[in-house]
This record gives sequence, structure tokens and C-alpha cells, in this order.
Amino acid sequence: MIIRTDRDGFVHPRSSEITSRGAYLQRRQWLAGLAAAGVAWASRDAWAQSAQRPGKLAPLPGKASTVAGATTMEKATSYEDVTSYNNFYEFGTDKSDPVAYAGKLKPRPWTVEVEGLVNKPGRFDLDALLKLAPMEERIYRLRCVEGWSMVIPWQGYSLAELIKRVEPQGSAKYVEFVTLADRQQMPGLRSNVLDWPYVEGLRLDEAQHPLALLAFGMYGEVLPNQNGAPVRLMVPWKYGFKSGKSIVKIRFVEQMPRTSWNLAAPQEYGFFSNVNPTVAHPRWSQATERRIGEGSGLFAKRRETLMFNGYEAQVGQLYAGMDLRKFY
Ligand SMILES: Nc1nc2c(c(=O)[nH]1)N[C@H]1C(S)=C(S)[C@@H](COP(=O)(O)O)O[C@H]1N2
Ligand SMILES: [Mo]
Repeated sequence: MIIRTDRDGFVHPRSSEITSRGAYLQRRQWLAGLAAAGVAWASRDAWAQSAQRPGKLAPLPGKASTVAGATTMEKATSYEDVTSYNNFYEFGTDKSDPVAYAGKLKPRPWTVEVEGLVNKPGRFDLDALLKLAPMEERIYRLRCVEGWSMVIPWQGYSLAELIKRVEPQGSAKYVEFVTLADRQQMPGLRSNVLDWPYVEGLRLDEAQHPLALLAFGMYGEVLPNQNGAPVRLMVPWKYGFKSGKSIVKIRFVEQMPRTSWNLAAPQEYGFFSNVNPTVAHPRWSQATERRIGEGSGLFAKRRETLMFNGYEAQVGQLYAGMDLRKFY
């Protein structure tokens, strides 16, 4: 984004993890919460997955999704890389800051407020959200606007499940996502690199697309703090920054929301930010990407970036007739 030190010279991530005591306490809290929410974590799926899951946090199984495009034969990036090479500016702008400092984030108790142009606004407790719809596992590519990508198995369900329950009104055209901004828990808020809180947005029809995921876990476990615990968005056809972490508010609005990255650098980060290899960022090409875990520096093998990050068959229709150069 504005501060980019890693694009050409990839610094290998540190292997530090949250302290085992912190992880233990978090795991206990989550288990209690999951039990209260009636989540059947001891299902056959759970047993099948438990063999591979990292075993660091509470289990959060999901049944393989049947949504078109929600899986891939590509090899998942290692849990180690996915949890130690992060963008979460509320904890600092270095890739290694989130894993180092996100231990302070308290993912429970947690509520998500849904407001604006809906018939049924309300505050959703995390436990209510966890049981709102069946948990699915979806394996998505994540493409950062900086030129790197990962393949991550997520647990969650379509954002559309939540949207239909709150009943958007006819005047609702956009959905705004506001993420946590708490100085007690997030040392990065001292920097004014972005306008806090981190705000992102989608057009309502994008938000309703079945691939737009409300994610609560990854690799069969609850989300690690550095990846956006306890709930984040995952919109796989857009650059990673559209997928806000640690969401606290979802607002249905009539006007296109002002988003943090758009406010910071409007000519570089548009509202749509669909992955598009043919539209360069003003300062670098978007034609290729480096898959994290596939070598670094001189040895970095670069892959071709795919239109809509490879989800064109599913989402292309959302943008029919739009000039994607203008609506970048
Ligand atoms: N709240 C918040 N959400 C955020 C960010 C952030 O700085 N703050 N960074 C974004 C960017 S630029 C990317 S690429 C992805 C990275 O997600 P990951 O660290 O889980 O791979 O999160 C996105 N969501
Ligand atoms: Mo990103």
C-alpha cells in the first residue's frame, strides 16, 4: 500500500506465535462459547479435519462448501506463513507486526452491530453469529494489492445469510464495514497512516454474492487475532484490503461509502478494487503475483494474476457493461 518494503525483497516471516498461555485461554473461552452456541464441533467432519488442523486454537469445523468457486485444487499456503505475514495496520505497518502485537486483541466478548437501511437492525453477539448459518469450509485465493497471494482454507458462511435476515430496504445500495479501533488493544492506531476506524464497503449486490464470505475461522480453527478475529470479511475476487478484519459494525447505506484506503490515496485505491491484471496500480503492474511460500527475492517465481482473481465465471456478471479502468 503506501508503505511497501516487501514487494521485491521478501523478508521471511518470523516464526513467533502468540504465547501458549494466551492461546490456551483463548481456546478455553472459545470452546465454552461454541458449546453455548450449540456448534457441533465433534462431528465426523471435525474428526477428519482434526488430523490436519494446526492445533493452536479452538476447533471450528465446516462442511465443504457447495458454492460455485468456493474450492480449489491449489495447495494451501502454510499456516505458519498465513499467520506471520500479515497486513493489519491497527497493529503496525510491518508484515511481522500483527503476529507480534495482536495478542492484546480480545476477540470475546464481541458484538457486531447491524444498522442503517434495514427492517431488522440489531446487535449480534458472536455466539448468535456463529450459529446463524451452517459453517462451511471454503478454500480461497487471497491477492493483496501489493503483489503477493496466498491460498487459505476459511470457515464461515455467505455474508448473504446475514443480509437476508436483516432485510435491507429498497433504498439500501451499499454496505459499509467498520472494524475495531481500540487504542487499548491496538498499538498501530497511534500512527495516522490511515483514518481510523478502518472502513471498507461493497455494493449491495456484491455483498449478496454467495462467494462473499463472513469468516470466523481458518484451517479448521477460530481465526488467529492477526488474521482478523473473531469475524472478518473475505471477498476473494477483490484485492485483500477490501476484506476488513475484526468487524464491529455493518451499515446499509444509500451512498457509496468513503473507505479508508480510498480516502488515503484515491487515485491508487478505488472503491471496487477488483483484482485485474490489465489495470496497473499507478506505481506498479498488477499482471503477476508472488505466491507466499514459493521462494523470495531473486528466486521468487511469479504467477500470472487472473481476472477477478480467478473468480470471473462467478462474479463477472456483476460488472457487465462497466468500464473497469474507470471503476478501478
Ligand atoms: N482492519 C483491517 N483489515 C484489513 C487490513 C487492515 O490493515 N486492517 N489489511 C487488509 C489487507 S491490505 C490485506 S492484504 C488482508 C490481509 O489478510 P491476512 O493478513 O489475513 O492475509 O487484510 C485486509 N484487512
Ligand atoms: Mo493487501
